[in-house]
Amino acid sequence: MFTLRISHVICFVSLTWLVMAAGDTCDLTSTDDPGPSCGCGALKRKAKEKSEQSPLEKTVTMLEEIMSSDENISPPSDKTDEKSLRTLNFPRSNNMVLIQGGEFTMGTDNQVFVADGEGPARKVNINTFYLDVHEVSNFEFELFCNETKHRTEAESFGDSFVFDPLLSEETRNTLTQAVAAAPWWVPVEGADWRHPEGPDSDIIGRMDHPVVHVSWNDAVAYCQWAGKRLPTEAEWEFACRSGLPNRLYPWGNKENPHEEHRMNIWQGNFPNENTGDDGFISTAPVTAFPSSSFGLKNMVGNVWEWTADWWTISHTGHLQDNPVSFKNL
Ligand SMILES: *[C@@H]1O[C@H](CO)[C@@H](O)[C@H](O)[C@H]1NC(C)=O
Ligand SMILES: [Ca+2]
Ligand SMILES: [Ca+2]
Repeated sequence: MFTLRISHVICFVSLTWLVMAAGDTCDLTSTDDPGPSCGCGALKRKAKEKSEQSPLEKTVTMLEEIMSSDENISPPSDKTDEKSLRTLNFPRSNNMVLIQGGEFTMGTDNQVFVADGEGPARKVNINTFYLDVHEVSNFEFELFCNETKHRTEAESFGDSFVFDPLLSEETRNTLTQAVAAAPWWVPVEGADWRHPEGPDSDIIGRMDHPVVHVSWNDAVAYCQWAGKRLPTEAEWEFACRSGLPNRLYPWGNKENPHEEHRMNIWQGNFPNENTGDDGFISTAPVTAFPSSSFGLKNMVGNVWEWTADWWTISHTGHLQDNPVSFKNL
């Protein structure tokens, strides 16, 4: 079970609410989803040839396996060959750590944004799994695209959402729309992972930054290439919490312990003033900031990250094993 960390398509800067989500990012199975002893194995689709399965079908199969699996861990494979390792001018970013399973409290009873459906707090059991230490970098995503000729959905659609203050004047002048509820996200023609702020931008000098403008389908395709999978939301939150119950951040409750920044988020009045006090106006290298006690970097802050399963706001309060939400997939 190798899981990896890849960013959300519209994501540039992790906004403040994500930080609060450190303790409460959530997704859970519905109450009619009784867990591993439910005979899910019997429901499992008749095994098709791998090549016949769509990324979505593969993910559903994978999620069914998570729910019904005994712990079954082997060391991660290594897709990065010696030659490409030598060309890296930053530490390899797809190393993995073993996340020792256990029981934790997922979600919270003190919800900041009730509509996000992070409550109620509930007990969840997680099997042992591997998780990428870092968010997936532009370098690694380029390896994948070079090898597979993968074309991202943003490249196919021809546009993607960019955070307005990062745009050049020229690009901003071409805008005709914005998101009503979040006018700082604007659709920009020609924005994709190689052009994060639109056609007049590039990723030169940012190969060690997280890849952005990656859709869930792109993320799943990357995972399949890398011999890994996306973590479930429960796994992600378990890893993020670092074994600390009921804390706001992976390291505790203080945003900046010892007056030091531990994550790349927004400082200043959102969305008009970004002081960059943490050292970064936009993304930071995937290797930035101290590791959590689980050995993970930038679990909070920097970019939003994809999980395998579906977002839902209805959660059972009962103890669950390896919960997965996929009935809507
Ligand atoms: C991808 O291919 C291009 C063109 O051959 C090359 O310049 C680049 O270094 C490759 N990227 C990686 C990460 O190997
Ligand atoms: Ca910042
Ligand atoms: Ca992150």
